[in-house]
Amino acid sequence: MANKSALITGITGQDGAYLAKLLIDKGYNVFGLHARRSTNTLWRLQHLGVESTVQLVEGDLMDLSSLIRAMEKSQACEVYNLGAQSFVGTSWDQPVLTAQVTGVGALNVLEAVRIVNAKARFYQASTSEMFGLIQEEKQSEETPFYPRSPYGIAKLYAHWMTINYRESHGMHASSGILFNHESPLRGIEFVTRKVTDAVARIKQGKQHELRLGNIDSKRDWGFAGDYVEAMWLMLQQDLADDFVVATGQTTTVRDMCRIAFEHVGLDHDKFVVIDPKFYRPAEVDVLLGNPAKAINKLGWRATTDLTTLITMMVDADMKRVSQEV
Ligand code: NAP
Ligand code: G4F
Repeated sequence: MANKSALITGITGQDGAYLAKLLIDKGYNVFGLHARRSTNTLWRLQHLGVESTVQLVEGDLMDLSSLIRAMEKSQACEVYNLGAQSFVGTSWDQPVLTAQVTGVGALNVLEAVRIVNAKARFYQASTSEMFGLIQEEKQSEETPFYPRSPYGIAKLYAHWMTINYRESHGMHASSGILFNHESPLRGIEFVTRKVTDAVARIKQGKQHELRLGNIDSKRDWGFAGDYVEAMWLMLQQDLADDFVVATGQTTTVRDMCRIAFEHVGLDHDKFVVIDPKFYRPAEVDVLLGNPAKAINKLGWRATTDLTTLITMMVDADMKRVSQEV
């Protein structure tokens, strides 16, 4: 039997790279939507050694015709929509772009799937940001949403569109409501990577302080390598559904910093400077997921605790910074 084909939007991002590697290891032909950029965006795929195995297709989430072409070219039976303007902070500066890419972009992918092969299975990268001002202490698939950022609102639109395509077109369309997940391949703008990169620079004498915003907020942080496994499992189910994917533990940004600095023998209190520039117009104070449904129905479980994750990221940044010329 011929190998299955999968199409990933956002293949150059953190999750796209880990998912591409996972699917290649499972024997899939992996196609990735690749938006043309003037800079090298392939470094994560290179890092995981899959850059020459994935087949890149030019396209953009805002261009439906390019998505239809990508569906035709890939003959994908599984489509993972991971592409997005995914940085919450930027979504206040570029709310319209965020709505178009992160919200309507998902609708464009659903339309391309419906038009070219409505039997293909679809995964939407939904997010715990949709819970925003939390309505329950532990957030599950039943918790009402209350998004607090233009990003969260765009994602909520995409989330409901996914449900709508499942209910009105009978498509196998699932959403993973993923809580924060990180790795050495995390973008430098997100707080964990900003911290682990700074720790490495401070330890090696290349930086003297770390400027952060609200360090009292709490997040349920897991390892991206675990979370892409959950995405794949969702598309292997007989019925499409929505699943919370989380560790079930929450930690302040402050404690995450402490773990990172302590790993190289430094005291975070001596280096962290609070800078109002990094405060957000509306904050999500705390996120804590209840992954019981994913555990029971998918057999999925987070394998990496926060200390293991952060020390892995600090070690990777120590190496990266030491190799800089
Ligand atoms: P990421 O590293 O920011 O990657 C985003 C990807 O989207 C990149 O490949 C980017 O391409 C692509 N993209 C941006 N604009 C595009 C456009 N107009 N057309 C096509 N592609 C475009 O994000 P991530 O952390 O891997 O997250 C993957 C997905 O999960 C995102 O949808 C994110 O919102 C969602 N999510 C993430 C988390 C998390 O904690 N990581 C949690 C919940 C949900 P370039 O490289 O060319 O810019
Ligand atoms: O790392 P962050 O930017 O992640 P945030 O906003 O939780 O969003 C991430 O997770 C979502 C899932 O819940 C994804 F949907 C989304 O795409 C993204 O991957 O910020 C985490 C916390 C926030 O409370 C922020 O205010 O850290 C706080 N923080 C404090 N100082 C900072 C900083 N965040 C950043 N990025 N930079 C700072 O200097």
